[in-house]
Amino acid sequence: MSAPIAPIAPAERDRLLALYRTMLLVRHAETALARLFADGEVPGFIHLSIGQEAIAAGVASALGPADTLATTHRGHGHVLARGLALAPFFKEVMGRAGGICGGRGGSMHVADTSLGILGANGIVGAGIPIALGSAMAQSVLGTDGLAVVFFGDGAMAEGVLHETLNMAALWKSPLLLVCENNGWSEFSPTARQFAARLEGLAAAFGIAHERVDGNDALEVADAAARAVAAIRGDGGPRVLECMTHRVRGHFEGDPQKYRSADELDPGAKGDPLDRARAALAAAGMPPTTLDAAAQAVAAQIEAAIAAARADAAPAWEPALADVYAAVHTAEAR
Ligand SMILES: Cc1ncc(C[n+]2csc(CCOP(=O)(O)OP(=O)(O)O)c2C)c(N)n1
Ligand SMILES: [Mg+2]
Repeated sequence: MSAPIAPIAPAERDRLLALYRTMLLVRHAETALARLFADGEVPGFIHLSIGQEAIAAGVASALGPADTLATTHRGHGHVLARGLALAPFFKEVMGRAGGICGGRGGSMHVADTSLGILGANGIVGAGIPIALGSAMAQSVLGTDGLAVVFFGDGAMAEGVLHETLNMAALWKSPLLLVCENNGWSEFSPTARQFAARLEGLAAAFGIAHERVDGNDALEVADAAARAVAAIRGDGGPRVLECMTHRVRGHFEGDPQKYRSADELDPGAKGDPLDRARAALAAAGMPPTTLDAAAQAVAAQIEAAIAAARADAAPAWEPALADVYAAVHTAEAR
């Protein structure tokens, strides 16, 4: 089964092309990472967001420079869509000294505060209160920025989400909560994890919730733009739930014996890149433009991988640098 291609207005073409380029970047980067991981060039575990790229591209397109972002163990797409450069990204995930965190964090701890990226996070739901803190800081400092947090459907059953919704609503914090509902939490379907629905949870705290087709980049971008405008308008939080499909296993190497053949079908909810490409072609975009976009991205990624391979492993000496913050006491002052 594949999703129907919604026709787009000619004016939407360039916007969708920009989203398509971002999705291509994420898809090619993660396809390369799957290969590198299988070849033993990536330490630790990686979780790929293949099939979920429209959410990263759509939400990132709605953000401004002052906005901050916290993400999950499946966060490559979010940081790349936000603009993290490819070489420091690949160096980080491949554990090299020139990585954005000195190669000491890896896939699940990518951060770049210069872009407002507060970090990926291996603990389910743990980015949610970090983003709330950032949103509160934006309020206190009087910026016009907001914080966005991505979380999976697995986090819907985490108490920290419930507490964060309460505090964000009470204090009118500029927080955009984006749920990537891919139907799975590790090896269990969502329905066996969470007894309610996200809109019910949001409604309990008086927070507006919108559910969209998370594999439709324009739909996500439009909903994210609406939510961001609403947050900048009244300062309060919003919830955006994006329905999608986890194409790969929970982690690379997951044999997925718990999923049926139907479930494994990558076309089950309509691949977001195929859908965007078909919509662009139907709107008159020449295939050569689309192929050239893919080739340009592929070349950038190969260059970043070559740079990572050529880079040194992190030194042991600074291993504890940045682990402890300086303590500011009255005496020290
Ligand atoms: C607090 C906590 N509990 C359990 C785990 C183990 N764990 C890692 S990922 C995951 C499932 C996450 O599912 P979801 O939030 O839907 O994200 P997805 O992997 O589908 O993107 C679990 C249970 C964890 N990392 N942290
Ligand atoms: Mg999930």
